[in-house]
Amino acid sequence: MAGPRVVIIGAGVVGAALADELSSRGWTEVTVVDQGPLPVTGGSSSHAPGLVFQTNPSKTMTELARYTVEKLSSLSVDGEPCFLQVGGLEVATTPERLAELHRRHGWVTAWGIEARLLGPDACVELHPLLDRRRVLGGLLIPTDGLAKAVLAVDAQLRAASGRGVRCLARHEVLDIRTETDEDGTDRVRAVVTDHGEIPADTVVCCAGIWGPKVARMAGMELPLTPLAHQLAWTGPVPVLAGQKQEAVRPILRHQDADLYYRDRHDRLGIGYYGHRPMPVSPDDIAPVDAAERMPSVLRFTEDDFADAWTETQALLPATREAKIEEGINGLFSFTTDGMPLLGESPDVKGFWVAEAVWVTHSAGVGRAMAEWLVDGHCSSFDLHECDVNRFEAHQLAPDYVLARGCRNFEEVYDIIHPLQPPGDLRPLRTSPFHARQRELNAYFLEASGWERPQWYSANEPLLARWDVPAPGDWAARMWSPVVGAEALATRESVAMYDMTALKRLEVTGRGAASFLQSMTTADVAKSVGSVTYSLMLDQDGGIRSDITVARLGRDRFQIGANGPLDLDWLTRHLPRDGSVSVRDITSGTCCIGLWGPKAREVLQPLADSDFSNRGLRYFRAKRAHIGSVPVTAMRLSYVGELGWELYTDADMGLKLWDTLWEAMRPYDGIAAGRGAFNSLRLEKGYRAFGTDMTYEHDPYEAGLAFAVKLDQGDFIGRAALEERMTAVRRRLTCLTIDDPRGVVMGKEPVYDGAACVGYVTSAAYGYTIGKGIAYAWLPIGAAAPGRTLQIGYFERRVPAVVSEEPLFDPSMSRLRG
Ligand code: THG
Repeated sequence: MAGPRVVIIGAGVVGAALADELSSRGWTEVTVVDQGPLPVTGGSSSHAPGLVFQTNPSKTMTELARYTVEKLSSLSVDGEPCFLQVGGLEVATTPERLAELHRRHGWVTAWGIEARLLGPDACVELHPLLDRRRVLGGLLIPTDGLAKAVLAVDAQLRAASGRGVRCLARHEVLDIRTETDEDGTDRVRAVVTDHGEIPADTVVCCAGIWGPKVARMAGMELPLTPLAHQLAWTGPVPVLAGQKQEAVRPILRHQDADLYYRDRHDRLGIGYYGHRPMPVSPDDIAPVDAAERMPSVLRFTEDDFADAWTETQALLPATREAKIEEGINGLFSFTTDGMPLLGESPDVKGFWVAEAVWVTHSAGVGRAMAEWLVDGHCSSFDLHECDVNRFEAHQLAPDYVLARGCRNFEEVYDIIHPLQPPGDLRPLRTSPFHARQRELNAYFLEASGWERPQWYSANEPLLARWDVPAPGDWAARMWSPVVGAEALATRESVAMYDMTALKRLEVTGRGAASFLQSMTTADVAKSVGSVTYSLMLDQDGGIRSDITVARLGRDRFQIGANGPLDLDWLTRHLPRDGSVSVRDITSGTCCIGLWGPKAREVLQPLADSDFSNRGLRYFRAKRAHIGSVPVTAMRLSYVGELGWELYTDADMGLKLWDTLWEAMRPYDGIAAGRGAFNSLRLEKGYRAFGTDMTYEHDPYEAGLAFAVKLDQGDFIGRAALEERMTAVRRRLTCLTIDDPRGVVMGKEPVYDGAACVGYVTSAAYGYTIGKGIAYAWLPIGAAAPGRTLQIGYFERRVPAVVSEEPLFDPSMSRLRG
């Protein structure tokens, strides 16, 4: 079978990799078109400096990079290799950066790549141009190196051509032709070029910096900003005279000055991120033949490079004997969150994008997209952070896309704390409680654009009642002891939490119940008033999301979801007959979680309905009035205490807050923030999708088997589960940490002796249990309760004990009472 007719737009590193990967899976009815000549098309791949550093806070990005390294290492063109594995060295010239290199060593080790921390002498030995006096230490990844991007394009296109793929140079795409099916679905039909139409069942836009322009032809807005980035080349450096090989020294990063370096015989390439952001609109990029050198290469602006050259001469003194001989301002793609844009248009079936991908991840993305297209899902990589449909509506606004793209350029090499909110364009989304939260001196962080209190300084007086242990310096950023006091006050009395940022979807229609049965792992079509915790799975049994499904009417359900991808997933699977609709109701509604042992005493007197255990059991929902506010009350709690999520329309939110606030006073009730929330949920062992488990994990490994009802009828992923059930080799495992200063943040490696055996997902201090908590993915053999393992945290190895979970209230007496 030759597969459907595929047109790939763009023959850069991504398009070429995809053509190769598709054709090697038997899809050979593939045409690659590019407006430029081949293999030097004039896009970003044609000028890319080719440095492949695999280290990344994202596990997926590291894995995409690792595959790119493996693949390019196996490719050559006429005997010339596509990858020079010279290693990658990052050096620190400040104590902060040295600490950061330990953290980066932790990530890359956690993701399974060999890495070594080096002292200054070892750095200089590897890269003798370094000034020993300026270097405090380094991080070496021996498998990093230089990709020859144009050769990689050539090699992969040749391989694809050999299997029958057509590669058409100098074909400019003018339009994407779509048609509407009888059932109302828009589909791609053809790609219109200046040489005529090419029929297509599937189109994949790999057009890089031109992506927004091409995607718009299919009615899709791509949140991508092309930015110019300076790359300069020295003339001959005298001490390097006679270097025959293209590269012998490792590729080098000097992040303290926004710089990187690579060899080219007796010269050096210097890349710089320290200059002002220089965005260019995709519509203003020069056409292939009008460009001075090539469309993605703009004239070098020397003034912007002045500091880079000064810094270079300081770090690499031998360059003082050389001059900058040439330079470019090269365009490449930035996104609002630094991640690529992969997936299918929500509106036009068959129109796909693989955009904002750097050379580093290109072959990995080629493979990921090929699996996704051929198998219907990608099983080698967890792509939830890369999905083009991950954005909230405001994140597609042009000014947001531009501002955040520029910001990401500026922050490329910055040391970013995991909790650090974006610094600009705030506030964007505010809940109806925002004014009150400010009055209470909330410390706000951002969640999906929502301003969300992390803690309230107004709660400082609580510190007189409890001794809250301080974490280490890094974890103490964007933290306050008030976090601990709020957690303890919730367990002791009552607190309200702003849950507005929790994504809410409404599913309605006569087919709603059977649709949701087919989409989720549990029986969600129980009586009206039921609430069910359930999972949505991929075809291969991987977890797409964990959700709550509340049946509010015979044909009306409210879903507590994890983000826009849940809406996208449900929408894609809607029956074609119009019997079900799905709608995001988050923005028009709001939610307060009222939780704690005193919650019932606070709520009952305000309510026109029975909130006793008989009146509303655990995991049941009903309509009621709280004072004059109509609410939907759901009895469940992510913090593990008695109480309800109280939903109302946005216009009544403030009234709900004020009503509860007044009623809480006699009980010393408080407003509490996300810091406390996160600690409480980990004490209770509740997982968070995207952090604790993702597409790559199944319910059995993740400790969520209880949410799967195999006898409930068929649902997506069910068939795959039968096999995965008996093949569990790793487990999401609870670890406790005795030393409060050893409480980690997530993404750290877990060692069993000298060997790294897994990685931390979520972590927090458990104020009730008086221990640090870290959840980690570990092989079953390492996960025996009572064993002591070590977590790599900066330069420390923190002892952590495998523990039975949940750590708090395993008998559920708090919740069910
Ligand atoms: N509230 C609502 N919806 C949500 C969340 C929420 N959807 C997304 C996310 N959070 C889902 N995560 C959880 C995790 C655990 C529980 C609820 C939502 C939970 N679990 C109980 C347990 O594991 O013991 C009960 C499980 C059961 O009885 O089936 O409460 O915060 N609305």
